[in-house]
Amino acid sequence: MTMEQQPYIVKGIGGFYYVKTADGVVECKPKGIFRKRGITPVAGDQVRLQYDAGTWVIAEVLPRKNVFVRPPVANVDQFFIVASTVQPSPSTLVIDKLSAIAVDRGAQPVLVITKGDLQKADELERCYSTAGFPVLCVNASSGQGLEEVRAMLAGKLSVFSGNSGVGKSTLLSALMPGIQLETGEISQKLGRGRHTTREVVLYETCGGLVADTPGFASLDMARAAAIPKENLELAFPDIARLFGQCRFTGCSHLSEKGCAVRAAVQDGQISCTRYESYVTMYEQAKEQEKR
Ligand SMILES: Nc1nc2c(ncn2[C@@H]2O[C@H](COP(=O)(O)OP(=O)(O)O)[C@@H](O)[C@H]2O)c(=O)[nH]1
Ligand SMILES: [Mg+2]
Ligand SMILES: [Zn+2]
Repeated sequence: MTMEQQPYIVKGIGGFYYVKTADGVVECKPKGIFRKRGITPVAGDQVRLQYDAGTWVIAEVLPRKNVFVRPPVANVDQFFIVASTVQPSPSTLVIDKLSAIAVDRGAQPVLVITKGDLQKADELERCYSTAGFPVLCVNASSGQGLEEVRAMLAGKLSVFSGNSGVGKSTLLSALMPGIQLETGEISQKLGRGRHTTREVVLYETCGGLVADTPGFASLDMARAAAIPKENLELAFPDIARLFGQCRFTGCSHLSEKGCAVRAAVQDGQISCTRYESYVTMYEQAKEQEKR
């Protein structure tokens, strides 16, 4: 992240952008050329500004590392996936979809397990450590695990995702005390239409940037960011590790003979739920490609 040197978009509201520069935050309009080229600047974009007839304008959006549409945010380094042990109980499919999207876009997924005070997190922790992801356990009431999350924020742009009720807002408030976060609760009650009007805001904290993405359910993101079935195996680190070891090149790992991935599931090196998610996502990608 070269955020300190290069101006970047903190948030966009109603056609205006707020850009953090070395001299503070300035309000900008984007150049008309962006619309013509189909470029929509979003939070996280690094930009070049120009002073033009008394106002600042975004003259250029620098090349992006990645960009997400829902929520609209660019240059994401780290993707925290929040899941609770209970209330709601974890959906491995949601975790696997979100982590695969992160990997596919070149962002590091990190699993954060909440509500370990209500039920043991061991099984989830083991499943995802084995899969090759950093896993952190936090407890909102005792503050356990918060320091580890804070330590991971430095120098990076991070987003937090996960199903409603898992404890995202609680975690973000604990990480950024004193910052009045937007709450998604209201927009969720008002229905889907409102979601799109909610803006991503970047906050500087613990030496990094954290995106507050109110009102965006994790499934919006999973739906908006489909991965082609051929790329899927690379988005599962535990499957990618076995790349080239199947009998047939281009093995889909669904039913081919001599499949190293299915052998690894058989002998417990790859967890069954991880493999089930792979199969589900593969079938869904196939359906989508047909349409
Ligand atoms: N027992 C327990 N409750 C938690 C924990 N983290 C969050 N909660 C509670 O879970 C509920 C949902 O939390 P919230 O932050 O609103 O979830 P969000 O929908 O993901 O933003 C709230 O009642 C929180 O107080 C935790 O670590 N332990
Ligand atoms: Mg919330
Ligand atoms: Zn295979």
